[in-house]
Amino acid sequence: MDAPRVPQVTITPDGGGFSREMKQEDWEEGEAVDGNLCRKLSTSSVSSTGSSAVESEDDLLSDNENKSKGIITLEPLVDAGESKPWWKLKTIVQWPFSAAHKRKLNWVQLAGHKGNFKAADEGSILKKYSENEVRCFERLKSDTLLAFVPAYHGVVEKDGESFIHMADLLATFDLPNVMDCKMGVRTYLEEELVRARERPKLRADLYKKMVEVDCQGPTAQEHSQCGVTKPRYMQWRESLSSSNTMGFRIDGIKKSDGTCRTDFKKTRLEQDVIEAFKDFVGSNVNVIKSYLSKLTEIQQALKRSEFFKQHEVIGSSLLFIHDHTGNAQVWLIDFGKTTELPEGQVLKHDVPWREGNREDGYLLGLQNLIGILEAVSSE
Ligand code: I3P
Repeated sequence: MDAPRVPQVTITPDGGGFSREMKQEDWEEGEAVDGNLCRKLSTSSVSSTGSSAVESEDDLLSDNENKSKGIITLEPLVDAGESKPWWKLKTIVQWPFSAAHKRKLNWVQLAGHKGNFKAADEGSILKKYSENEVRCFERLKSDTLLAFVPAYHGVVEKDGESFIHMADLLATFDLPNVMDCKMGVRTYLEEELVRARERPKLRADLYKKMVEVDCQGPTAQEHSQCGVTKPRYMQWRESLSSSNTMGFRIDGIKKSDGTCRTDFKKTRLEQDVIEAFKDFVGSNVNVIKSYLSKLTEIQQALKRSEFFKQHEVIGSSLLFIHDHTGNAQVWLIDFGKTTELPEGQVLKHDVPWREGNREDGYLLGLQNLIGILEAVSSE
């Protein structure tokens, strides 16, 4: 029996790493979903970013086509003998679905790697396993941040492939509006920088993405090599957007009217960020107030959090979701690159980053986000 299509959306955590190479024949092409953009799944390898010992850049094979930014349909994992799924998974994953729980999900991925997610039973999703992210979820179980992260239901495994089972954050919303803000002044790990310095690896895909946004972006040498290193690309992204200056950047916005924007690479000026927020919240004063109070709660929880003190939080996002009923929530998501510090070392999260201090500027970003919402509310 065909699974009912449940009209929900959710946002991918960004960069929840996984290293299994997805083969071209693993996937079949997608289709238009309710008139919205439905992207073809990646046919090349996906990168792993999820370990404190991040994989070699040689393993980082992702390119533009590996990033999913738009509305897609999320398939359930299927059991052997199932009727042909819309995207056929060659690797059959053993997952205790009951027929009633099989569903397709209209879904929004504003950032991160394609194919990272599968639909699961009602109210939950599966994310590709990342050792680092699981470690974070386990530690967060006893932390003050627990109320602000997606509920974690453990790891599901089959045939050597593992998934993180977690709450679908959109399950309680009706026609949600969703925004992903990537936090921090820095979006790459210090160890990525060290590795790129020791063993520079030029990436043509990142060069291509850079040129697509700004053909003046690459240096003359990078142009002649048609490649840039990953940290160079990440630093360029940070300086072009508001990451470096404001400690966060908007990565994507999906609104309840179906519009979906991920073209924020050059959104750097405060007024441009304010305009994007105004467009996201509309004129709903209650939503703005709810978001402000959530951010303040998160700020307080972060300041009390042992987890936060002891981790370099890189590539993590704040996910804003609201709907027409006035329900508005903010969650911390994406811990694939959130890395524990050596015993005894702690971070302040609100001081500038200098190589070696591992600071991420997360609290600077949060304070600026609060300032932006206050500006929106007073306009
Ligand atoms: C990507 C973005 C991701 C990053 C990815 C970049 O750039 O910065 O955060 O993944 O690296 O390509 P863009 O937003 O411009 O598409 P990680 O955070 O996991 O490193 P990748 O290509 O190596 O996956």
